[in-house]
Amino acid sequence: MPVDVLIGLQWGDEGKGKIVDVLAPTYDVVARFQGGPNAGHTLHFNGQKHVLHQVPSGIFHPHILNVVGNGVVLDPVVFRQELQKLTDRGVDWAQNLYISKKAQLILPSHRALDRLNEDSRGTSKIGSTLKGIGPTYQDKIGRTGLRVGHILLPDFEEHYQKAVAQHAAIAAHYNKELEIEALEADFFAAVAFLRTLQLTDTEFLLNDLLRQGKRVLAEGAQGAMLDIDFGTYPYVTSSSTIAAGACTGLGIAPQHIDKVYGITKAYCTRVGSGPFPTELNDEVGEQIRQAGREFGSTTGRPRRTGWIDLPALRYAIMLNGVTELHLMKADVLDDFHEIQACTHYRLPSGETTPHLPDPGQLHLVTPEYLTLPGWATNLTDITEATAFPAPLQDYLAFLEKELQVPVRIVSVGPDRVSTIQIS
Ligand code: 2SA
Ligand code: MG
Repeated sequence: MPVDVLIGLQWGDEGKGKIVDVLAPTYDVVARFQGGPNAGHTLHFNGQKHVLHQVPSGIFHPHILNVVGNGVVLDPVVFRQELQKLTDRGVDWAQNLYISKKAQLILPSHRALDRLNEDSRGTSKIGSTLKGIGPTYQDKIGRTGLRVGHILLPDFEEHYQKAVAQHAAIAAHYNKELEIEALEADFFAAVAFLRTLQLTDTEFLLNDLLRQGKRVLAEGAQGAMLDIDFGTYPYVTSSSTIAAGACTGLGIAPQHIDKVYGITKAYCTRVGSGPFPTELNDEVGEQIRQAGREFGSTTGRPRRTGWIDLPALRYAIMLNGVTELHLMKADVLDDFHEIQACTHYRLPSGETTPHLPDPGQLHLVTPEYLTLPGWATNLTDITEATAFPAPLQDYLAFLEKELQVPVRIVSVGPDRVSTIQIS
C-alpha cells in the first residue's frame, strides 16, 4: 500500500497543515519526516485555531497514528508544551503518537548556538527561527548528536554533559558563554516526560503497517525552496524538505511512494532572508500580508509577500515529482481586480527563461509578469468548484497549462470546510 507525500513548493507556510487535516480521514498514519519546532502548521476547525510545531497534523483524528520520524529534530521542551496544550483541549493523543528513537534531540545549547551563529553573520543572517535547527542537524551529520533513544540510557546525563561541553567550546570561539543553566531543569523535566511516551524504531512500525495495507501520509515541513540541497542556499533550512526526504526521514523505500501533493499559495511568501524575485515591497505587498494574515506562526515575524513565481514552482514540481497541485489562500486575492503571475525570469545576460537558474543566482534575476483578471468576488462561501467565478477557473486552467500538473484542491478560507476538491 502506498505512501503519499505532501510537500510545500515555495518557502514554507503554504498551508500544509490544513491540507493534512483535510486529507487525514482517508489515511491511517500521518508521519513527519524532517524539520522540528521551526515548523508552524495551522489548522482551523469548529471555530478554533490550532498551531502544531512537532506533532503531526493528523493528531485531531482519533483513528490516525501519528509518527515523528527519524529525520526530525525534536525539542522535548516544545514537544511537552505542545502536547499539554492538546490535552487541555481534550485531544487524547497518548495511544496515537509514536516517536522514532533515531530522531535527533534539540538541546538548550543548540538553541544558544543557533543564536550565536546568527549574531556572528552580521548583515548576512539566515533569519533562522532560532529553534536550534541548524546546530542540531550539524551534530547529526557530524555524528556527535544525541538521539531520542539516548534518553533511555542510564548514562544519558553524561552524554548530555559531553555534548554541552562541545557546544561551550564553540561558544568560546565567539567569546561567549552558552548561558543555558536556567533552562536545564525544564529540559530534564521534558526528557522525563518524553521517556513516558511511545518511543520506538518507527521504520519497523511504518513498514509493518504498510504490509498490513495501511495508508500513510508523509507530512512535509517548510518548503522545497528551503531544501538544504536545492533551495536558495545558504538561505535554507538544514533538512531535505523535498519528497525524497520522506524515504530517508521515515525509513520507507522509494517504490512505496505514490502521490505527491504539491502545496502552493495563489501568491508567494517568504520569512527570513534570501532571494525572493517576486517580492513586493509596496502597498500591494502590504495588502496581501494583511489579507493573508502573513505573520510567522512560530515566531510571529511579518512574512515577505509577492506574486506567484512559476519558474520557481516548475523547479519545485520537477524535484518533487508532484502529481497534483493544491492552491491555497485563493480568497486572499478576492479584492484584486487584476493579479500577476511571474512566468519568466530575465537573466543578467538579457535572456529570458521559464526555468529557474541555479538557485544561488536567484538574486540576479528580474521577474517578467503576465497580468490576469482577478475574480474580485468573495470566494469564502463557495462550496463547489462549479461555482467558481470564471476568472478563477481561467486562472486554474492557466496554472495547469504553465505547470503541467492538475489542480485538485483550492482553498477559499482558513476553515477545514473551506476546502474545495476538484474531481
Ligand atoms: P531554521 O530555523 O534554521 O529552519 O531557519 C532557516 C530558514 O528556514 C526558514 N523557515 C521557515 N520559513 C517559513 N515558515 C517556517 N515555519 C514557521 C511558520 C516560521 C515562523 O510556519 O511560520 O514562524 O517564523 C519556517 N521554518 C524555517 C527560516 O525563516 C529561515 O529562512
Ligand atoms: Mg508554517
